[in-house]
Amino acid sequence: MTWFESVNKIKYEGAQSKNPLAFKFYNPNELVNGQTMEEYLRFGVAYWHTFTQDLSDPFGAGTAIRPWDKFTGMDQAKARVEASFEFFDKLGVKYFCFHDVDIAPEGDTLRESNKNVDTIVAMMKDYMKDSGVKLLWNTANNFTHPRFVHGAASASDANVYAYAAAKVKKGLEVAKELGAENYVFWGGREGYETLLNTDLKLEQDNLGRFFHMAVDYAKELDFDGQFLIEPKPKEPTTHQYDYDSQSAHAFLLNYGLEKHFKLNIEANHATLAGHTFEHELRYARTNGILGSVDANQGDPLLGWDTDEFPTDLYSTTLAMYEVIKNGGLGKGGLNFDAKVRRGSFEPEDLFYAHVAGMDSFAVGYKVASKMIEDNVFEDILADRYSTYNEGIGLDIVSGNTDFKKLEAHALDLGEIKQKSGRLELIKATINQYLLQVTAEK
Ligand code: XLS
Ligand code: NI
Ligand code: NI
Repeated sequence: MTWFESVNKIKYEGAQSKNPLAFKFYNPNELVNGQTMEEYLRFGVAYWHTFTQDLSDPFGAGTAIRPWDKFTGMDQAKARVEASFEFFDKLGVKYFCFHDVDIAPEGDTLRESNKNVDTIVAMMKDYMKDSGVKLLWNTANNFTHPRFVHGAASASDANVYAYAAAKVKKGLEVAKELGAENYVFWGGREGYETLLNTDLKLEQDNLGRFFHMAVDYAKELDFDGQFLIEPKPKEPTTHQYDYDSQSAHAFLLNYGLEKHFKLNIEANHATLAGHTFEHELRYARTNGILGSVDANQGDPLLGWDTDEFPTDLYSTTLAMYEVIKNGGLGKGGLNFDAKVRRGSFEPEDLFYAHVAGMDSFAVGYKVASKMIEDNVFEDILADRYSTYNEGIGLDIVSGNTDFKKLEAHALDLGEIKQKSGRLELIKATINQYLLQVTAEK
């Protein structure tokens, strides 16, 4: 039985290949910095976008043609597992991610839902063993069902809070059972629409307590995966509590959680926050909390989370610069939290989309590696900040000065000679590297 009959195993054929179902730049076995691309990039497939959702939008019904949709309920869920592992194998991806509700239908009670999850998890465990595919992370969907209308771990109703906790408890048990490398908390409806009916302090305190209970339960389970918070500024709520990396970091510090969590940075969430992808990655990296990446891209002309497959080479280059500077992603990976456009409804489009994303990150990886090898950005910064290497600058960075000494230095300085920032030259240099690296055979 095969679910993707028209597709064979995707191979690397190089930049000159005209085969749409071949990698042009992602060569899994190619060594970059002493590691294979496959080992380093740790690509993951998002179960929800690829196997569960139907490409509906607020104005129209689903368009996706998915062969497993001839079934319903648990039969459909099982067919999805079969299809997904065929997909991972043909694409050559070693990781995947899911929400509880992506893999199994919900029952009338949580007890029934958990039973459905258990059946699918047992099936997945066998497939994982046979294929070597691993779970990058799982998570609980505490936002789709109407019971979460006012939030989950920041809900106005304590019963909903308990329900959300029970789902995360189960999620951690599943993570342990499948050997997940991480467990993700994206704040779904953790946030609010209006202060007119919201106790912001109570909601945030409850959220802090919720995370502490999760940490405690993971310890009890002996689950050693990395906990990740995925910041997002808005959508679905107007004010999401984990707005961006910097505010999520402040939250962690505020509630004494900083040792237990890192961040899962998503490109499109960065742009929604009014930041670049690389800004979010840089803040997380330089504060020691860059854990994993939801690799997608947004549409700068639209104000919502379009979750497009990443194809912008400039962006993947600057993102991979941060990943390399981070020393890689550790337990994290590059999860394609991305969906094909509503007009790309055929099963083959799922392959074209992932191939495009993997090739784009492979290019970014190679270009960023080369630029780091040549110290491009390092030299720019060293020159730009050189006044901090001696004299008064050295005093400042070594904490050896005060306002009186700074004033004494400044009083008779006269005009300070400024240096150009050379932005256009820098951008042209990046273009040069992009074109050179992609032209290499
Ligand atoms: C939604 C989020 C979601 C998380 C997992 O915007 O990106 O898909 O990655 O809950
Ligand atoms: Ni995401
Ligand atoms: Ni998203």
